[in-house]
Amino acid sequence: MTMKKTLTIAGSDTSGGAGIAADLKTFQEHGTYGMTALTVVVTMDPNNHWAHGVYALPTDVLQRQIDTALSTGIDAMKTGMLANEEVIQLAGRAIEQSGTTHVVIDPVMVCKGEDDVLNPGNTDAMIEYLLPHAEVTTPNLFEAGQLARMKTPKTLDDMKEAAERIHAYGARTVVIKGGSAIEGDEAVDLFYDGTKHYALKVNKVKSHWNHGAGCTFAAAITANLANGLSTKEAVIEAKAFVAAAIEHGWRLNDYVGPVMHGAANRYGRPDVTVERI
Ligand code: PXL
Repeated sequence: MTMKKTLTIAGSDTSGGAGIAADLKTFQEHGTYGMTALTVVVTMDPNNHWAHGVYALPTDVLQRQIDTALSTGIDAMKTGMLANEEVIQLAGRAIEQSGTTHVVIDPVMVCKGEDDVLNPGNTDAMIEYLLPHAEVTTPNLFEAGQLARMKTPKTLDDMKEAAERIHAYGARTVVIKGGSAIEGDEAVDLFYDGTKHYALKVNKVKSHWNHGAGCTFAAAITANLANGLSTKEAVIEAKAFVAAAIEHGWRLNDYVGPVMHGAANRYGRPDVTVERI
Protein backbone atom coordinates (compact mmCIF):
# COMPACT_ATOMS: atom_id res chain seq x y z
CA MET A 1 0.00 0.00 0.00
CA THR A 2 1.23 3.49 -0.73
CA MET A 3 0.07 6.69 0.87
CA LYS A 4 0.12 10.25 -0.32
CA LYS A 5 2.92 12.15 1.39
CA THR A 6 2.27 15.53 3.00
CA LEU A 7 4.87 17.86 4.50
CA THR A 8 4.42 20.70 6.95
CA ILE A 9 7.08 23.35 7.53
CA ALA A 10 5.86 24.80 10.82
CA GLY A 11 6.35 25.20 14.54
CA SER A 12 5.71 22.86 17.44
CA ASP A 13 2.91 23.91 19.76
CA THR A 14 3.94 22.02 22.86
CA SER A 15 0.34 22.08 24.12
CA GLY A 16 -0.61 19.89 21.15
CA GLY A 17 -3.49 21.83 19.59
CA ALA A 18 -1.84 23.91 16.85
CA GLY A 19 1.33 23.79 14.75
CA ILE A 20 2.82 20.49 13.64
CA ALA A 21 0.75 18.59 16.20
CA ALA A 22 -2.45 19.79 14.52
CA ASP A 23 -0.99 19.15 11.08
CA LEU A 24 0.07 15.57 11.77
CA LYS A 25 -3.21 14.65 13.45
CA THR A 26 -5.14 16.17 10.56
CA PHE A 27 -2.99 14.47 7.91
CA GLN A 28 -3.62 11.16 9.70
CA GLU A 29 -7.38 11.74 9.79
CA HIS A 30 -7.26 12.29 6.01
CA GLY A 31 -5.28 9.12 5.36
CA THR A 32 -2.11 10.87 4.24
CA TYR A 33 1.41 10.24 5.52
CA GLY A 34 2.67 13.28 7.41
CA MET A 35 6.22 14.60 7.58
CA THR A 36 7.55 17.65 9.39
CA ALA A 37 10.26 20.26 9.09
CA LEU A 38 10.26 22.05 12.43
CA THR A 39 10.94 25.79 12.48
CA VAL A 40 10.36 26.83 16.08
CA VAL A 41 9.36 25.28 19.39
CA VAL A 42 6.63 27.16 21.26
CA THR A 43 6.40 26.63 25.01
CA MET A 44 3.91 28.00 27.53
CA ASP A 45 4.70 29.25 31.01
CA PRO A 46 2.36 27.55 33.51
CA ASN A 47 3.44 30.07 36.18
CA ASN A 48 2.82 33.17 34.07
CA HIS A 49 -0.63 32.93 32.51
CA TRP A 50 0.52 30.50 29.80
CA ALA A 51 2.74 33.19 28.18
CA HIS A 52 4.32 31.84 25.03
CA GLY A 53 8.04 31.39 24.48
CA VAL A 54 9.15 30.97 20.87
CA TYR A 55 12.50 29.25 20.25
CA ALA A 56 13.75 29.08 16.68
CA LEU A 57 15.78 26.11 15.48
CA PRO A 58 19.06 26.81 13.65
CA THR A 59 18.36 27.30 9.95
CA ASP A 60 20.84 24.59 8.92
CA VAL A 61 18.88 22.10 11.01
CA LEU A 62 15.68 23.24 9.26
CA GLN A 63 17.35 22.87 5.86
CA ARG A 64 18.42 19.30 6.69
CA GLN A 65 14.85 18.42 7.65
CA ILE A 66 13.56 19.89 4.39
CA ASP A 67 16.16 17.93 2.39
CA THR A 68 15.17 14.75 4.22
CA ALA A 69 11.46 15.14 3.54
CA LEU A 70 11.75 16.35 -0.05
CA SER A 71 14.00 13.43 -0.98
CA THR A 72 11.00 11.13 -0.48
CA GLY A 73 8.93 12.90 -3.15
CA ILE A 74 6.01 14.68 -1.54
CA ASP A 75 2.48 15.12 -2.92
CA ALA A 76 1.51 18.35 -1.12
CA MET A 77 2.95 20.70 1.47
CA LYS A 78 2.01 23.54 3.77
CA THR A 79 3.76 26.26 5.72
CA GLY A 80 2.78 27.52 9.16
CA MET A 81 4.74 29.47 11.75
CA LEU A 82 8.05 30.68 10.32
CA ALA A 83 10.47 32.54 12.58
CA ASN A 84 11.92 35.28 10.39
CA GLU A 85 12.63 36.46 6.83
CA GLU A 86 15.54 34.06 6.36
CA VAL A 87 13.34 31.09 7.23
CA ILE A 88 10.58 32.36 4.96
CA GLN A 89 13.03 32.60 2.06
CA LEU A 90 14.28 29.10 2.84
CA ALA A 91 10.70 27.80 2.83
CA GLY A 92 10.16 29.46 -0.56
CA ARG A 93 13.17 27.63 -1.97
CA ALA A 94 11.92 24.37 -0.47
CA ILE A 95 8.65 24.83 -2.35
CA GLU A 96 10.52 25.38 -5.62
CA GLN A 97 12.51 22.20 -4.98
CA SER A 98 9.51 20.15 -3.91
CA GLY A 99 8.21 19.28 -7.37
CA THR A 100 4.61 19.82 -6.26
CA THR A 101 2.24 22.69 -6.98
CA HIS A 102 -0.05 21.59 -4.14
CA VAL A 103 1.15 24.26 -1.74
CA VAL A 104 -0.87 25.76 1.10
CA ILE A 105 0.47 28.91 2.75
CA ASP A 106 -1.00 29.60 6.19
CA PRO A 107 0.44 33.06 6.85
CA VAL A 108 0.71 32.71 10.63
CA MET A 109 1.53 36.06 12.24
CA VAL A 110 0.47 35.69 15.88
CA CYS A 111 -0.75 32.97 18.19
CA LYS A 112 -4.28 33.30 19.45
CA GLY A 113 -4.27 35.16 22.73
CA GLU A 114 -0.87 36.70 22.05
CA ASP A 115 -0.81 40.27 20.79
CA ASP A 116 2.68 40.69 19.41
CA VAL A 117 3.17 40.13 15.71
CA LEU A 118 5.99 37.55 15.44
CA ASN A 119 8.24 39.78 13.32
CA PRO A 120 6.86 42.69 11.29
CA GLY A 121 9.27 42.05 8.39
CA ASN A 122 7.71 38.63 7.89
CA THR A 123 4.74 40.10 6.04
CA ASP A 124 6.88 41.48 3.20
CA ALA A 125 8.86 38.25 3.03
CA MET A 126 5.69 36.13 2.79
CA ILE A 127 4.45 38.32 -0.04
CA GLU A 128 7.74 38.01 -1.90
CA TYR A 129 8.77 34.40 -1.28
CA LEU A 130 5.67 32.39 -0.42
CA LEU A 131 2.45 33.76 -1.89
CA PRO A 132 3.60 33.44 -5.54
CA HIS A 133 3.78 29.65 -4.93
CA ALA A 134 0.46 29.26 -3.12
CA GLU A 135 -2.25 27.06 -4.59
CA VAL A 136 -4.20 28.21 -1.54
CA THR A 137 -3.44 30.77 1.16
CA THR A 138 -5.55 30.89 4.31
CA PRO A 139 -5.19 34.20 6.19
CA ASN A 140 -7.48 35.05 9.09
CA LEU A 141 -8.97 38.54 9.12
CA PHE A 142 -5.98 40.15 10.83
CA GLU A 143 -3.48 38.45 8.52
CA ALA A 144 -5.55 39.35 5.46
CA GLY A 145 -5.50 43.01 6.47
CA GLN A 146 -1.74 42.95 7.02
CA LEU A 147 -1.03 41.22 3.70
CA ALA A 148 -3.46 43.40 1.76
CA ARG A 149 -2.15 46.57 3.45
CA MET A 150 -5.57 47.62 4.62
CA LYS A 151 -7.52 47.76 7.86
CA THR A 152 -8.58 44.42 9.28
CA PRO A 153 -11.62 43.39 7.19
CA LYS A 154 -14.94 43.56 9.05
CA THR A 155 -17.46 42.78 6.31
CA LEU A 156 -17.72 40.45 3.33
CA ASP A 157 -17.05 43.40 1.03
CA ASP A 158 -13.81 44.18 2.90
CA MET A 159 -12.87 40.50 2.63
CA LYS A 160 -13.44 40.55 -1.14
CA GLU A 161 -11.20 43.59 -1.49
CA ALA A 162 -8.46 41.98 0.61
CA ALA A 163 -8.71 38.69 -1.30
CA GLU A 164 -8.27 40.47 -4.64
CA ARG A 165 -5.19 42.30 -3.36
CA ILE A 166 -3.66 39.08 -2.01
CA HIS A 167 -4.46 37.21 -5.23
CA ALA A 168 -2.48 39.88 -7.09
CA TYR A 169 0.68 38.69 -5.28
CA GLY A 170 0.37 35.39 -7.12
CA ALA A 171 -1.65 33.18 -4.76
CA ARG A 172 -3.99 31.20 -7.03
CA THR A 173 -6.76 30.86 -4.46
CA VAL A 174 -7.29 33.05 -1.41
CA VAL A 175 -9.45 31.83 1.47
CA ILE A 176 -10.04 34.46 4.15
CA LYS A 177 -11.26 32.95 7.40
CA GLY A 178 -14.00 35.22 8.69
CA GLY A 179 -15.06 32.45 11.04
CA SER A 180 -17.35 33.60 13.81
CA ALA A 181 -16.13 37.24 13.64
CA ILE A 182 -18.49 38.25 10.84
CA GLU A 183 -21.97 39.17 12.11
CA GLY A 184 -24.83 36.68 11.74
CA ASP A 185 -25.67 33.07 12.60
CA GLU A 186 -23.13 31.55 10.25
CA ALA A 187 -19.35 31.25 10.30
CA VAL A 188 -18.38 32.64 6.92
CA ASP A 189 -15.14 32.23 4.97
CA LEU A 190 -14.48 33.90 1.65
CA PHE A 191 -13.11 31.83 -1.27
CA TYR A 192 -11.63 33.73 -4.23
CA ASP A 193 -10.08 31.98 -7.23
CA GLY A 194 -9.12 35.04 -9.25
CA THR A 195 -12.45 35.31 -11.04
CA LYS A 196 -15.25 34.36 -8.67
CA HIS A 197 -16.00 35.00 -5.00
CA TYR A 198 -17.85 32.43 -2.92
CA ALA A 199 -19.04 32.56 0.67
CA LEU A 200 -18.54 29.24 2.48
CA LYS A 201 -20.87 28.96 5.46
CA VAL A 202 -21.61 26.64 8.35
CA ASN A 203 -23.83 27.35 11.34
CA LYS A 204 -21.88 29.00 14.15
CA VAL A 205 -21.19 26.71 17.07
CA LYS A 206 -21.06 27.90 20.66
CA SER A 207 -17.61 26.71 21.60
CA HIS A 208 -14.77 28.94 22.60
CA TRP A 209 -12.35 26.03 22.60
CA ASN A 210 -10.89 26.53 19.15
CA HIS A 211 -7.12 26.58 19.60
CA GLY A 212 -5.47 25.11 16.53
CA ALA A 213 -8.41 25.67 14.20
CA GLY A 214 -6.38 27.60 11.61
CA CYS A 215 -3.58 25.04 11.42
CA THR A 216 -6.12 22.21 11.24
CA PHE A 217 -7.98 23.92 8.38
CA ALA A 218 -4.82 24.49 6.32
CA ALA A 219 -3.57 20.95 6.99
CA ALA A 220 -6.90 19.48 5.89
CA ILE A 221 -6.72 21.44 2.63
CA THR A 222 -3.16 20.16 2.10
CA ALA A 223 -4.14 16.54 2.66
CA ASN A 224 -7.18 16.89 0.40
CA LEU A 225 -5.01 18.30 -2.40
CA ALA A 226 -2.57 15.40 -1.97
CA ASN A 227 -5.52 13.03 -2.24
CA GLY A 228 -6.52 14.54 -5.58
CA LEU A 229 -9.46 16.79 -4.71
CA SER A 230 -9.94 20.00 -6.68
CA THR A 231 -8.94 23.19 -4.90
CA LYS A 232 -12.55 24.13 -4.19
CA GLU A 233 -13.54 20.66 -2.98
CA ALA A 234 -10.41 20.56 -0.82
CA VAL A 235 -11.36 23.80 0.91
CA ILE A 236 -15.03 22.87 1.37
CA GLU A 237 -14.14 19.52 2.99
CA ALA A 238 -11.57 21.25 5.18
CA LYS A 239 -14.18 23.72 6.40
CA ALA A 240 -16.56 20.91 7.35
CA PHE A 241 -13.67 19.03 9.00
CA VAL A 242 -12.59 22.00 11.12
CA ALA A 243 -16.18 22.96 12.00
CA ALA A 244 -16.63 19.49 13.55
CA ALA A 245 -13.26 19.88 15.31
CA ILE A 246 -14.36 23.23 16.79
CA GLU A 247 -17.77 21.89 17.80
CA HIS A 248 -16.01 19.20 19.84
CA GLY A 249 -13.27 21.49 21.14
CA TRP A 250 -12.46 20.89 24.78
CA ARG A 251 -10.85 22.58 27.78
CA LEU A 252 -7.24 21.56 28.39
CA ASN A 253 -6.67 23.95 31.31
CA ASP A 254 -7.53 27.48 32.45
CA TYR A 255 -5.82 29.00 29.43
CA VAL A 256 -6.37 26.87 26.38
CA GLY A 257 -8.88 24.58 24.73
CA PRO A 258 -7.82 22.76 21.58
CA VAL A 259 -10.09 21.67 18.79
CA MET A 260 -10.72 17.93 18.58
CA HIS A 261 -8.82 17.09 15.42
CA GLY A 262 -10.48 13.69 15.02
CA ALA A 263 -14.08 14.83 15.55
CA ALA A 264 -15.25 14.78 11.91
CA ASN A 265 -14.39 11.12 11.41
CA ARG A 266 -15.88 10.10 14.77
CA TYR A 267 -19.00 12.22 15.11
CA GLY A 268 -19.70 13.44 11.58
CA ARG A 269 -19.40 16.83 10.00
CA PRO A 270 -21.83 19.65 9.24
CA ASP A 271 -22.94 20.69 5.76
CA VAL A 272 -21.13 23.61 4.18
CA THR A 273 -23.21 26.01 2.12
CA VAL A 274 -21.48 27.51 -0.91
CA GLU A 275 -22.89 30.75 -2.25
CA ARG A 276 -21.58 32.81 -5.17
CA ILE A 277 -21.30 36.43 -4.02
O1 PXL B 1 -2.33 29.06 15.92
C1 PXL B 1 -1.14 29.60 15.47
C2 PXL B 1 0.04 28.76 15.85
C3 PXL B 1 0.77 28.16 14.84
N1 PXL B 1 1.86 27.41 15.07
C4 PXL B 1 2.29 27.20 16.33
C5 PXL B 1 1.60 27.76 17.41
C6 PXL B 1 0.46 28.56 17.18
C7 PXL B 1 -0.27 29.15 18.31
O2 PXL B 1 -0.07 28.79 19.45
O3 PXL B 1 2.04 27.55 18.66
C8 PXL B 1 3.50 26.37 16.55
